[in-house]
Amino acid sequence: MQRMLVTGGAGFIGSNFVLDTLRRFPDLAITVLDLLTYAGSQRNLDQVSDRITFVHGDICDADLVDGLVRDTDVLVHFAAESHVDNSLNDPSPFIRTNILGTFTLLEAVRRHDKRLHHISTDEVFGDLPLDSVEQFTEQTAYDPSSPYSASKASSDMLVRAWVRSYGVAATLSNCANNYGPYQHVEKLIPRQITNVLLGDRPKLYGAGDNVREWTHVDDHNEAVHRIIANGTIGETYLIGSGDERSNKQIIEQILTLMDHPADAYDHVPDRPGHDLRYSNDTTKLRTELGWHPTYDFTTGLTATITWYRENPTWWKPAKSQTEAKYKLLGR
Ligand code: NAD
Ligand code: TDX
Repeated sequence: MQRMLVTGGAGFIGSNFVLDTLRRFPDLAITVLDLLTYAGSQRNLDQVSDRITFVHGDICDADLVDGLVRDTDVLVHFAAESHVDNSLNDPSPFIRTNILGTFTLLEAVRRHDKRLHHISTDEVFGDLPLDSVEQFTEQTAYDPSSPYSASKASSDMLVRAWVRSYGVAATLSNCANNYGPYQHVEKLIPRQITNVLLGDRPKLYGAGDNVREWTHVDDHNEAVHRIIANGTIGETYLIGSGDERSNKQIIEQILTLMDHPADAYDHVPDRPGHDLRYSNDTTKLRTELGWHPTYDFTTGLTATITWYRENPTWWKPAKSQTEAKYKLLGR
């Protein structure tokens, strides 16, 4: 493998992946294809701007995609519309980018016989009861709840079908909630950290009992590297740290770590269709590929708070617009 094409490489997980990949493989020729939507920023790649080729473009642009896929060895597909609340407000870009975009990439990969790794989410499985020890596995039936998760489920289905019908050399991974540097301020953890930094109160949806399995972005990307190197073609791998916390616990912990009273937050109306709990059984990834998470959540969260504290010029431009969107939704 000498050349890698990374879609969505200017977003949260994709940019962390590009930075990490160049640390591991300094001679790899990386091309990033990114539309630079509200969620993407070329500044995320500033430290490596002279070491990558950046293409500002759309994964739905078949001609552009064809040439880029032809000229690569492996395609790692992160690009997506990624925020559930946005998908509830306006599903159309989710259908376009997540479904048509993945279809466009698959057709190019099929034509040029290239290796693909498709990045997806545990949300495709729907949710689990709150008070249970049940977990999602690679065999769990898809049952998405939101337009976002339905569009990601559709994209996964397309990848699986292209493997089966056309012999496309693809692997898939479905990861739990990520956190870390460069995450957009619309998402739970950065929204609350930046609220506190600005003297505003964190916002908890509903009662806040919903549970997420928090995985550091570097642990996610380590798993992606292992799957690209040694994963079995056609297979799906679940990724997750095993660290489950309720949203209420997360907000209280952020407040405490930032030296504020743990109850200094507001309850806001719940998200419609709000998934209760996600939890991934990662036995396959651990036993087949030797992966294990390396981050302790409290240590990772503390480092993430420090990162947002030290990088206000990165997040401030997006903050007021994001909060204006939330205000319209009453959240
Ligand atoms: P993000 O919203 O931060 O970044 C998405 C990137 O894709 C942005 O840079 C954006 O400009 C780009 N993009 C959007 N539409 C595009 C298009 N049509 N053509 C080219 N580029 C386009 O998302 P993220 O949180 O980094 O998520 C990356 C991937 O990981 C997604 O596929 C998401 O479903 C998946 N995922 C995310 C999480 C999480 O917790 N954030 C967890 C599991 C899986
Ligand atoms: O202000 C908030 N208050 C709040 O209580 C926000 C923004 C969220 N929440 C709740 C909703 C969720 O239960 O926190 C939880 C996490 O919310 P998000 O950060 O929006 O993440 P989630 O909806 O769980 O989806 C994320 O994980 C799976 C990513 O955004 C997806 O891209 C990924 O696939």
